[in-house]
Amino acid sequence: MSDEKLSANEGIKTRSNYLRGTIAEGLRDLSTGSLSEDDQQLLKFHGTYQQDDRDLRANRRKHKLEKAYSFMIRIRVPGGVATPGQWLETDRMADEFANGTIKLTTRQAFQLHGIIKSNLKRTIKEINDTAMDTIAACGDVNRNVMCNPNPYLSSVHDEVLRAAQDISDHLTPQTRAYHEIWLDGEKVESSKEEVEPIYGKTYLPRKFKITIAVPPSNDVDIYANDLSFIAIVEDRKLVGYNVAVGGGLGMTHGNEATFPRIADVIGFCTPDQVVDVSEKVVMVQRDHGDRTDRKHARLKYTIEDRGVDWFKAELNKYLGYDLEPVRDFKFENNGDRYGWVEDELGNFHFTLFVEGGRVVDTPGYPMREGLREIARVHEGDFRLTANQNVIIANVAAEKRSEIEALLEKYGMHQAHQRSSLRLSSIACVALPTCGLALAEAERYLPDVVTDIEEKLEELGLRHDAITIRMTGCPNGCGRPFIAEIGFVGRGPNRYNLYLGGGHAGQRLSKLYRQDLDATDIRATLDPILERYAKERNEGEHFGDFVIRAGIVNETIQGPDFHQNIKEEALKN
Ligand code: SRM
Ligand code: SF4
Repeated sequence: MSDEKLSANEGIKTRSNYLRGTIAEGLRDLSTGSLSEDDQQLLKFHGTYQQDDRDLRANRRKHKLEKAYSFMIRIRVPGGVATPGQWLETDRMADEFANGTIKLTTRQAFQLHGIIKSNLKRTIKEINDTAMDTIAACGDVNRNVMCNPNPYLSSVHDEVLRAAQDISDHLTPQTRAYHEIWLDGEKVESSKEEVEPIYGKTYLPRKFKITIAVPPSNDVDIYANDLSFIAIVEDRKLVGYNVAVGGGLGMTHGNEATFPRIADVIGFCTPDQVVDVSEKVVMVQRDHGDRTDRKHARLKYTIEDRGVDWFKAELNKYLGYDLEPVRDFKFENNGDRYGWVEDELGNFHFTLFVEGGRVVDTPGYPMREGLREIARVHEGDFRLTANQNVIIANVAAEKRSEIEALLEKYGMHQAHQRSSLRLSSIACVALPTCGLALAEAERYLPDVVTDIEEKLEELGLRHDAITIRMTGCPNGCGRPFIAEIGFVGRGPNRYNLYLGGGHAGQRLSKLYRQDLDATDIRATLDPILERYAKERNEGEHFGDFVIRAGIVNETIQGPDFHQNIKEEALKN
């Protein structure tokens, strides 16, 4: 493959001297709030994105001002576990450096938005002081490793969480650039060649995502990840993991060569092989992923183009042994269990619904303050969920009443009394910070849900958990293409509606209507919900019903996503 054909980012990585670029110099230049284009790409590997406040764009343009630049920082939280101290520090930094909110992401991480350039280094340094980091939270490397967040509901969870942390550590880039730039670490002598033993000089062709799930809960949505491990438990003992590869959701409207894809379950490995399998899957993708076209660079396309059998054979070669045959498993859902649960050790865990993952104080609902108060007295930990919620975890029996009193004081004890639809909702960030958003999501989905709730009440469906997800563009950050109802932005106040995703996140959805605006949404969904209330079979999930009823065709696998769309869907 000739160099000319490689995508621009490959050149940036090659020239970057292991991710240094000119970030350090750029940070010192305070004549602008931004960094150079190349450094913006490299910054992602360090866990931060340059953004601008899109609400202010027009006005700033009118007044011939530079865009209102600021930075989003993504904090890695492997397996989603944070200590009360880390929560308090994140909360403090949200006020001191960011926009006064904490965003809980769909990959069990924290995000802080709105940090100006002059505060960027200090914020990243202070994050590291709390024993958290941001390296590899973004960029063409392995990202935050996810894991079912509530470890004590099954005796194996502890082991599984450790595996997630081991994988995360093993795949963290080795470059000293991060320490040099943000932590004032000693500079590596220029005569010394650095090595990135797993990634090499140009890292991966594209982002890479890993998760671990313990059935029957698929709350981490394994089918949307490049690599997943499904814990297999026999006689209450972890015997190993099924290995799933090639999931991913991002696509581009109007470009059928891009599509969401469900991961294939290809084999089984033992617990002591899990880190090795992760490393070798990463290496196969490093060596065979497409570095010429970033829209075709994820592992899902490597596998789709060459076939699952090719991938398995190649992986076995890299491993030097064969994965064993897949073992039986069953997922039941991909949602969170709200409120209190008691584990087998007698500890208590409270899952708090956080709409859109935004921890913020609003008039009448000071949730951020409440969580801060809880963090001050809590002796267990916090667990971020992949559904953008938080678990106040490991509350000893004798501490429960104290935590309960605080939940009540701040109105959080009733957060899960909302409709099951709302409790099953996810919205990506979208406007005003996301530079790729075509439409609103986090600021709009709550209203859409309120609207639909009226109908659900009338139909007696208030307690039916139907997954509903909205994203501001088809990159899929809120995983809309595996939801039972998915809205995906096409332009301001215009959404494509997808139906028929699996209730456990195991099936892709299908386009049902294009370019719906706020008023069309109810008119489109109401008749379908009416039919669901009347015609569903006992226990039938909404996503299964719309396929059985012939409302949408089933999507079998990625390339089929744009096929067999019913004619009416394309009429708008
Ligand atoms: Fe994402 C890019 C936010 C989970 C697929 N994602 C972005 C950026 C960084 C926009 C950008 O590149 O400029 C968004 C920042 C918005 C902001 O202002 O904060 C963004 N993604 C998010 C988060 C915060 C959404 C949320 O509301 O929780 C999630 C952070 C996860 C984390 O902690 O690491 C987030 N993104 C996802 C997921 C879901 C998942 O991983 O389970 C996906 C779909 C799965 C997948 O990867 O296929 C996802 N994000 C993308 C893509 C499309 C990738 C692709 O292969 O096509 C982009 C765009 C890109 O990479 O070019 C993107
Ligand atoms: Fe931004 Fe699109 Fe991701 Fe939403 S789905 S956060 S709009 S990139």
